[in-house]
Formats: sequence, structure tokens, C-alpha cells
Amino acid sequence: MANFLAFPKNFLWGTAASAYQIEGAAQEDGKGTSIWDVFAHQEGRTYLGHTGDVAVDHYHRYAEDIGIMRSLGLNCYRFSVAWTRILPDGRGQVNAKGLDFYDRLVDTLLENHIEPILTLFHYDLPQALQEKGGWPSRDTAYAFQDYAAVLSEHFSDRVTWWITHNEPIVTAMMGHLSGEHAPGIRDLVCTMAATHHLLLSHGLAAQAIRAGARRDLQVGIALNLNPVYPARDCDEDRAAAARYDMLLNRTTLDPILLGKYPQELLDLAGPFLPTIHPDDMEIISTPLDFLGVNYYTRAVVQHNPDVPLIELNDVRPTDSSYSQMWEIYPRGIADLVLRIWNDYHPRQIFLTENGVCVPDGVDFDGQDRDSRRIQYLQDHLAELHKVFEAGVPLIGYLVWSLLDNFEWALGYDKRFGLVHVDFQTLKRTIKNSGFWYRNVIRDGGFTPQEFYREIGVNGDAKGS
Ligand code: GCO
Repeated sequence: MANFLAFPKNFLWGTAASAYQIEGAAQEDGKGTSIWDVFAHQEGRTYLGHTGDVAVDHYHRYAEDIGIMRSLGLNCYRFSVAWTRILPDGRGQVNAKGLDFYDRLVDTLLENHIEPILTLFHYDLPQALQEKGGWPSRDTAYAFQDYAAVLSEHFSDRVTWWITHNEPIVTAMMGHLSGEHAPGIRDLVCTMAATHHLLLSHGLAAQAIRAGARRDLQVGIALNLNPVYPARDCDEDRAAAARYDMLLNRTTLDPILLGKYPQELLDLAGPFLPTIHPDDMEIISTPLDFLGVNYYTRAVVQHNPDVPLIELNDVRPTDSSYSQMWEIYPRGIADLVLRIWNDYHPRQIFLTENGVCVPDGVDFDGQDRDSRRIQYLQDHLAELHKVFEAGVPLIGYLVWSLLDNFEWALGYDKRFGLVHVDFQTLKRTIKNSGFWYRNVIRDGGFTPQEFYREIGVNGDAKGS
């Protein structure tokens, strides 16, 4: 029989979410308009024109949702603050009703012994700042610094855990290069400028959060990182993998943890970077208490001289398993965390997102039998357990997400929740994965089991 995999007593077990994806109440209590409010309403931007206007109505149902968290035994919960609820135009006058909502949220979490983990920015930039240039403009970084000071001043008496940005490379790339996310720009110069200013704003905010704090805080950032593997065992593909790793991972890791951009990035895209001021790299590399890692999948790439600039393309291994969005590759989480530890030695590592979208729904008897999700979470946690054994200071794990929610351009078509949400009635139903996670938290670990085994086209059982 397999062994019980035990996690430390003080391990942080929780879930993660973001404001626009769950709150709804897009026009309520003095909230300003964000770039996602605008973008989702533009024709053709999201699946079937879905928007976050109502989302899963967490703004009104937060108490019910915290009740669910408590019933699952979560000891922490990561959420993001909508900048436009606090400062409707991005800067200037503070909207007291916006602070009130997050006061109610934070206080109710604490009453239920759930540690709040506050993310300052999860893609929903105030539209007023977009109109002044958005992230490609350096001024936005200073506006973010002021916003961080307001939040720290108000919440640092109760909130210990702070995350400046969620996945800045996604904001830069999907918002400014592929245009799949708000603000829907497609321009390399804007992308590089956004990258630098997002990083700068991270450092400025980290400093502002600590400066306004009334006690010791834990300040970090959440990066989406994908370990990159060569498609074939040859020098060209290995070089392509190193190049892609540099773009996806080192573009943010190196400045934040080493205080410099990778030389290869400067060689490749240097002319597209904005002016870097003398102190910028020092600000960007302000020491952090933890590094947040969001992991979902790996990348596999091959050399391709026909692709401009990067000369590579990604491939989908045929002998693997897939969710509705990505390859399922549990080993990647251990490879990634070990690599980050070896190359960068952050003080602590926090797994700030991991999860999967698979088709699931409520059966006739009211159960949601999402065994593929349970298998995914179990296999990733089992890999993470190895990382402990290697001595990496891993402090917590957050499932994306508690509730099914608005998956950006994919709208409500993709479900990531431990809790099913009927998007018509907004009824919440805990899925089997939610009950499984509750047991893991209660027991401080689990004995690996088989919940779901895929059958390949030739009828053989497939390993995950
Ligand atoms: C992101 C975000 C989340 C996503 C999640 C699933 O990765 O874009 O952090 O908002 O919903 O990662 O794709």
C-alpha cells in the first residue's frame, strides 16, 4: 500500500480567486470602470460575449462563500482587490464603500480563522489609467504605488499576507501582444514597456506596503511559471527550450530576484524596452518574504526558424493527458519548484495557484463527481511532497479556485472550481474534489490512490 504523504502542521491550505472573475456588482457602491469592464463588453472579445457584470455574485454572497471555505477547513484564502472599488479613477479620492466591502470580507475571514491573502492587482486596471497610457506608461507604476499605500494603511492591521501582482507576464503578453486579454493591444513596444512598468510597480508597491504597515508583513508576488522541455533530444530544441524559458520565466524571475534582465532578453528585445532609470532594477528587486508560484502545465518546444524573433513553436506531446486547456504534467511542478530554489533561493515559496478545468456537472443525486480534478490535485501534491523531502521551504498550496467562475476570454465555459456554480441560479454545490481537499486538510496529508485512469485510443490504461 502506498505511504501516507504528510504535510507540515503549519502548512497554508487554501484557494485563490480574483475580483473580476467572481465579484460581479460591476457598477455598485461607487466602483469605477476597469479595463475588463470595457473589454468584456466589446464585440468578439469573450466566449459568447460573456462578462463579469454579475460573475458568481461573490460581492453579495461572500458570507455564504466563506461558510463553504470554513466547512472545507481552509486556513487561508487568496483574493484580489478591485482597484476601481478603492480608487474609481485609479488615483485621487478614496471610495469608502469600496474599503467597506473588503473590510467585511477580511473581518468575516478572520472570524472564521481563515488568513486573508490580499492580491493588489489581478488584471483589472482602472479604465481612467488606461486612457492615460495604461501599463506602457511609467506613470501607472506610480499610481499603483499610491494605491498600495492606501491599502496598506487601511488593511495591514489585519492582513499579514500581501501579493503585489498576479502574473505580470500575462498582463504584458496577453494584454499587449496577443490582445486576448484587456486592453486588447497587439504591439511589441507596448508589451516591453508594460513588462518593465509592471515590474517597477511591483517593487514600488512592495516598499509602500511595508512603509504603511503597522507590524511585520509577508510580502510577495505571484508569477505563472512553466518549466520548458525540448521536444526532441537535440541541441537545436534544447536551445529553443532555453530561449522560451528565458522569455516565459526569466523575464520576471531574474529582475525580481537577481535585479537584472537576462542578457539574452536584452539581445533579443533590448531596442523595444523603455528607458530604464538608474534605480529601477534595485526597486524591482526589493527583497521579498516569499515567491508565489502559479503552476498549471509545462511547455514543450521545438526549434522553428520560420517563427520571427523567437524561432520556436510549442508542440503537444501525443502520449500525454490533457484537460480542456492544457497538458496535465504533474512532474513539472516539482521540476519547477526545485529549479527556482536552486537558481534563485527565495526566502520561501508559496504555491499560489494550481488547478484544472475539466468538464463536470451535478448528477441526478446532487453530486458532482469530478474525479479527474481529484486525480490532478493529488498527483501535483504528491510531486510537491517530494520537494519538501529535498528541503525546499514550501509554505502553502492554493487551489485555483474555490468556485467555478469567469475564465477571462473563455467566459463561463471553463470550470476550475472545487465548488460547482450553476451560472443561472448561482447555486453552489461542493464537488467531490472539494470534499477530497477537505479530508487532505483535516488529515494533514493523504495516501495516494487512483481516482481516474484514462484509457488510450488503443484501449490501454494511460499513466498520468
Ligand atoms: C491566470 C489567473 C487566473 C486564471 C487561472 C486559470 O492564470 O490568468 O491567475 O485568473 O483564471 O490561472 O486559467
